[in-house]
Amino acid sequence: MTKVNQKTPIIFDHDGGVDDLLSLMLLLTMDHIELIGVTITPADCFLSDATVSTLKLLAMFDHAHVPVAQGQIQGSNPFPADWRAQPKICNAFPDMLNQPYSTDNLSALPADEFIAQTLIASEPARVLMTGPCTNLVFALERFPECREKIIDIVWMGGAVDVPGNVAMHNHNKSAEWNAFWDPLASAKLIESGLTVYLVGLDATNHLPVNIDFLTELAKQRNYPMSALAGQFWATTINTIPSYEFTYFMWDVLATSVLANLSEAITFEKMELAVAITEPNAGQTYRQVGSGCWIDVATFADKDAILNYILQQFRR
Ligand code: AGV
Ligand code: CA
Repeated sequence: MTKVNQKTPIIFDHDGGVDDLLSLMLLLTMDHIELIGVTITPADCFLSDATVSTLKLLAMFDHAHVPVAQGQIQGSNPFPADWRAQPKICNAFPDMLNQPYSTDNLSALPADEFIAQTLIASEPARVLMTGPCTNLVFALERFPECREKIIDIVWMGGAVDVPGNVAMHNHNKSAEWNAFWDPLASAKLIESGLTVYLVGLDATNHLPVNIDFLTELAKQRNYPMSALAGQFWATTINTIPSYEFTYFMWDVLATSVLANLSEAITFEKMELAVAITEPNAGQTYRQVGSGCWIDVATFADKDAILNYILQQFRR
């Protein structure tokens, strides 16, 4: 029997960064989706911090029933430790310290197996990823039968026609970090044949975190979500200058794709490939004729997105 007016099931895999946590908050404001699981990739975070942040945010915003699973698989190119430690600040805010949480819904399964089992037991679902795509790629490899349940995938990753943000000794700065962390998984995802909406730096460059936006958010701080989000974003203002000075709303933009803001984000079909070796590992580049067709976000209407976020956080 076809069910009508059903909410779209979503699996959210993130990697615990400040904007990953903001993305989780934004997701929890969306009435047309049903979050059926949250999984963590131990990439731009430390796993224990990201787990606590996730469980506390779910508890704080009435979603304590959502199961959470931890990924244990490491990519071949670790994030700088100072970036991984940055989101510790979020767990140290008084509102987060005061927030009780339970580990009852922390799955004993590793994230890849959890993703596969959750998909298999679910109606067709969308997958949102705001970190490297390792957990999902392992799920597809180990449990291929979960594949048919995936409607599509929205991934914050890649940089096609713009420079990347990896500044490492063995890199020519052509790749985005999530794609670089596990280049092989990135290549497998692009080659998977699944529908992938790639929200990479081409689009996220339009959305730096800026003080004007934070000022608007501050005006609505009587809403608990706005107050907490404003504090989280404040921690990104002094982005670690050894690499770059600007923190972007990378993951938050990818999450906004689920909001169906039809005109606010432009996608273009491109034939892509992913490099897996130095000096450009993780680069997502055009390969006309033999690449894989991917929907790449090329533009984001900053005002429309920011207004949507302000509206959603007024609760
Ligand atoms: O490349 C963007 C990805 C997003 O998923 N992450 C941060 C976002 O969560 C890596 C990253 C790039 N530059 C960074 C990053 C920075 N300056 N600080 C922390 N993480
Ligand atoms: Ca992230």
